[in-house]
Amino acid sequence: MPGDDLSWRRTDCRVCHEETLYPFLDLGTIPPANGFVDTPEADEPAYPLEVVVCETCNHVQLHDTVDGESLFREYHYFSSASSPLIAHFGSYASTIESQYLDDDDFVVEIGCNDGILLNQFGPSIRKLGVDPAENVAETARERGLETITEFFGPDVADRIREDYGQANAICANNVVGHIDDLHGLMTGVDTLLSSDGVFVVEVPYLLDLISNHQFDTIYHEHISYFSIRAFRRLVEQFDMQLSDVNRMAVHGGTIRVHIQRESVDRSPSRTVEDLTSLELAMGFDRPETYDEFATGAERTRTRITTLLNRLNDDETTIVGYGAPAKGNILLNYCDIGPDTLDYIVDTTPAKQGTYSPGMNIPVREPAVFRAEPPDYALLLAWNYRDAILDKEVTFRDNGGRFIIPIPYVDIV
Ligand code: DWN
Ligand code: ZN
Repeated sequence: MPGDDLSWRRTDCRVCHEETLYPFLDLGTIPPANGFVDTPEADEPAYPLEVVVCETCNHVQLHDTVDGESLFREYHYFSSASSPLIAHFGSYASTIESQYLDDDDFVVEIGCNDGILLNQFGPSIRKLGVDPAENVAETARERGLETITEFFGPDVADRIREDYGQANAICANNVVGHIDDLHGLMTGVDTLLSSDGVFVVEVPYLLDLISNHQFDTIYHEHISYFSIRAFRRLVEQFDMQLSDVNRMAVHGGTIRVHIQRESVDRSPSRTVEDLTSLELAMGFDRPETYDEFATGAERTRTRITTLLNRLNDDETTIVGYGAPAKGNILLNYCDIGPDTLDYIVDTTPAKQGTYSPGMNIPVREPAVFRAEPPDYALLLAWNYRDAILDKEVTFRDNGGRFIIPIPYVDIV
């Protein structure tokens, strides 16, 4: 099967290294969620997609690792294509700058994508981006951001420290969950971070994933699904601690964790303890919790396919709205193809004119949606529900309807 040597199965936990992995959901063997292809005849590699929980530290993670070079060196995701994210990262930059930074301080961002965050820090802050995606890093440079086209790790950290000095802040958003070698990451952070510096990380929150049935955010790029308890277990092995944590609505529920050295005289905020207790109260230390989640994914699949089969007759046109990576998981897991969705519309130029991975549904530009409004639009980018429903008010006023797949199947 193509791609065999590009994925391998782990036997130990990526946080505590114990060999106590409990599999609870198998989404099948499918192509990478950002593996958009130029033609439906393209030869698509496919990899097993199974998620496990560690029975020692309860870290939730993928059973298999797919080679990062094949997933991230050429990348179809540009953060700025989702306008709500520009505002999110704007307030992120001003919050971190006012809370932790002085003029002329140095910020490094791991996985800077097109510079959506770093370019919103003030002019007095020295900035450096790190991102392995050659095409996306080029866009960041065109936007004036100094960017290193590398996978962050101990070696890259050594080099940055040598060439630029230590960082007062290191930011990493929607990337720590993408890294197989979490201990290598923390070793690099330990090298690069100044003694009183802060490591700020945003990741989707396991609690929101579980509570809102977000099984479609499980895909090969997302190796880890973080809880506060697992994060604490990871950073304490590097004499660091979670000094604070904020819950955010972005991406269906995100935690922003503030990590500092234990030597920094600052006791963790109450929120860290509160969420730790909440996770235990929700049974994150019990395998049954994850089995129930898996049953929920199957239930959602039945509901979506039953609804689409009922709607999908000759007269009715249905399309996909947004071609997010998560959408391709939903489409492959539910076996929804071009016989159901005429096309998928997306704002990202790099995705337009391609075919979605696996199901090979054509991806088109927004103008098509306006020119030939369908009867129904399956909202694959459900995490931007409010913004998209507002934006497409004319479509709805003219009788168009959105099908919402997550957290509950609904028509609005
Ligand atoms: O972790 C990751 C997150 C941060 O981003 C990556 N592994 C990959 C990616 O995941 P995703 O593709 O599921 O992310 P989004 O941000 O949910 O993608 C939204 C998609 O929808 C983009 O392709 C842009 C598109 N979009 C659109 O067509 N019209 C978005 C909005 C807001 C719109 O109005
Ligand atoms: Zn573990």
